[in-house]
Amino acid sequence: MLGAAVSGHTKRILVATTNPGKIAELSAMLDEGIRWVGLSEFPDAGEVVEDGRTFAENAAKKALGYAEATGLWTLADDSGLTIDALGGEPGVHSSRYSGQVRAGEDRRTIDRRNIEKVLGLMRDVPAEKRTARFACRLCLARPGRVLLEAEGRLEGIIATEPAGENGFGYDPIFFVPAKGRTVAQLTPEEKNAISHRGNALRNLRPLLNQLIDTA
Ligand code: ITT
Repeated sequence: MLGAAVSGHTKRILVATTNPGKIAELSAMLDEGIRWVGLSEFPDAGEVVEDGRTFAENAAKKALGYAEATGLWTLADDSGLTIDALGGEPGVHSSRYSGQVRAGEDRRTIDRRNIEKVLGLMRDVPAEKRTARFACRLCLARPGRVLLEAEGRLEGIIATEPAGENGFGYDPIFFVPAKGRTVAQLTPEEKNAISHRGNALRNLRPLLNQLIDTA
């Protein structure tokens, strides 16, 4: 359980992501005792441009940008898929790997296009060279200052075709050998227990407890 009170008030922390898949996963793993609020409560917060070269740069940029815009402590997630056979791509371009979002396009359609692009590029890559990992960088900031950072990873193999309906993004083509299934074939609980995002949150949690206890 995370610490509950700061100076007699429940701490409010903004979870700054527009990705519904991330919101679902983070909110399932975030403990009570902190009042977590979403960007939907701040329609005028604007959008932080993600032009960093690393997950770390982008997570800090998002956390600092939205903290500045709202005045709140802000938790941001920058994450993505790194594929060895593609020289580390899509990496920080994971979200829009197949090009700019078209008018009226929903997240699932974008995810499907991204998956098609990866499978096309990987068509001739043999099984032993299909290694990849998901990475997640979390950053907690207050206006003008980064407070905490943490990282998590999940190693896997790019499948030759999509399987499973759960999760989001590249989950249907990310095969986890230890589970014998793709991430999209895992239950939400099974995914959170091993995922890059789950691991990053588990790394952040003790630091956050400590920070709140001493605030
Ligand atoms: P925010 O910036 O608003 O948080 P975003 O989706 O643009 O949303 P990122 O820039 O961090 O976020 O891009 C992350 C992309 O990486 C995401 O859109 C997926 O394509 C992929 N990704 C990240 N975590 C994933 C996961 O758990 N499963 C599958 N794909 C994931």
